[in-house]
Amino acid sequence: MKLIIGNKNYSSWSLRGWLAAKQSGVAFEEITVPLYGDEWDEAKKGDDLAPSSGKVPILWDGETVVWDSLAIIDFLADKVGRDRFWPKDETARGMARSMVAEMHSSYLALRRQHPMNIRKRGEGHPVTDEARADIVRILTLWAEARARFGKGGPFLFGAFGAADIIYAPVVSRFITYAIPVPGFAVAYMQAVWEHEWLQAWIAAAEAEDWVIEKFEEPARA
Ligand SMILES: N[C@@H](CCC(=O)N[C@@H](CS)C(=O)NCC(=O)O)C(=O)O
Repeated sequence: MKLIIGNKNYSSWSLRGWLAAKQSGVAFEEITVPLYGDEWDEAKKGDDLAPSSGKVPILWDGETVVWDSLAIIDFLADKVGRDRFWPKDETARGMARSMVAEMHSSYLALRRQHPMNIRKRGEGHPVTDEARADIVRILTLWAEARARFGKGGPFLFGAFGAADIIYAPVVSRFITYAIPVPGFAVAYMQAVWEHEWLQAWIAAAEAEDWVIEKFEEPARA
């Protein structure tokens, strides 16, 4: 398999696709194309990015191509077995699928006003009412998943899975923008942040020297 991703520091959807590829256990080649520079404009015109109309992540499995992080999770779960990604229990799985879909379709204020920036550290970034509502909703869902289904491990549904993959960039935002969260969330976020795949991604993000100004000073809506 071949996975094309954007900058590790900024590309939250790429992080999801990359974690999904890791979770599948299938070997894959990883190609990073830095977003929004000259190289990006050139890459967007090429065949590799054509199916997604110039968006990352995009996964090639031989002649089969899958783009969009959620489709990549679904495709890989079909390929290697659902249990690697989703809880076995149907009630837990119903909630996990809903949480993943909600992350994929929602929280625009948090996503726009607090773009993923793994190298960033510190308080002082304003949190609007809209972003605050997103944060409260996410923390409520995390609390419920952990309380009802998280007994088997430190992740949302116990073992690391699709829900943790899709919320990993939110964990990053809460840490790097120093968003205050309750104790249960601190413990959950620590488990995600310390996961060996996250640590590898963070180290690679820190080693990148590309800077995208619009993500360094996001619109203060
Ligand atoms: N819904 C897509 C979103 C993909 C996306 O917007 N990726 C961004 C990078 S994080 C991108 O490719 N931006 C480049 C562009 O829009 O030109 C997914 O889940 O993968």
